Amino acid sequence: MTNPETSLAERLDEATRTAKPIAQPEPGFDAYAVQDELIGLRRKRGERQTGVKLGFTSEAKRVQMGVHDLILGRLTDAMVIPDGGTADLSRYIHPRVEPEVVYLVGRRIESVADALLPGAVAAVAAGIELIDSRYENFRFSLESVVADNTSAAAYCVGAWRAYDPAQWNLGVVFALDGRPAHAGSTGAILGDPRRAIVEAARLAVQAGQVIEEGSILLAGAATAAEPLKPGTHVRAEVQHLGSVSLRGA
Ligand code: 0L1
Ligand code: MG
Repeated sequence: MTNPETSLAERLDEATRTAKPIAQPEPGFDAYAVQDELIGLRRKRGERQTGVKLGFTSEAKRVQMGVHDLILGRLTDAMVIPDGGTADLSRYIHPRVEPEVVYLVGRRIESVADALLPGAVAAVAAGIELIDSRYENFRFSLESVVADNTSAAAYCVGAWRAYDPAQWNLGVVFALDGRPAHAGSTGAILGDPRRAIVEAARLAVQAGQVIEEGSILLAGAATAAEPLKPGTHVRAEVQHLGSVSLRGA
């Protein structure tokens, strides 16, 4: 008989491939085990893991969604949108975009202590994450969104810059079609985005994962997410880091 984790992973994988949402599952499954199976299905199709992402990094979003902890998801090479590229919206259910800080991981991280060592972060960039819940109406519990790989769908990374930990509280402008939709600061990410590598390590250890050297880490959203519509040009600009953009098509 199929276990609940396998069956939910298969349904989420099909929802991702067909862009058809599913109902939220009943509780009673191991959320990170489902995520593992989901990533396993992607690996079988030839996808390679490129990094990890944190979700629910702002207190405001945790309160809004009624959840109590951060979540960790996995990124693959099939999710990459080049800077200035297009997101094919027929592939998504209800896509939203949000501006992110992206770190390049400079050493293998197997423990929280590793994340605190010099060189844990090698470089930093501005990024845009495209999130797309595979659940109807973008509604989920903490467990069900973890199972759904934290709504990870696609991401876009700007030019890498040398990492300067002193530059952590940076202004962010998130513009749609050239008009600022949100202005904020990278300090909105965990109160201090430098905590992201440590929090990612903590969650990775809990989930039995290692964060490989050369991985990328989407540290979290600096402002609220916006729905992505066909033709819309999206640009995230982060002080000192430059900008990154994509277009919905
Ligand atoms: O990247 C994020 O912060 C999103 C995490 C999952 C919650 C959502 O889909 O909004
Ligand atoms: Mg995000």
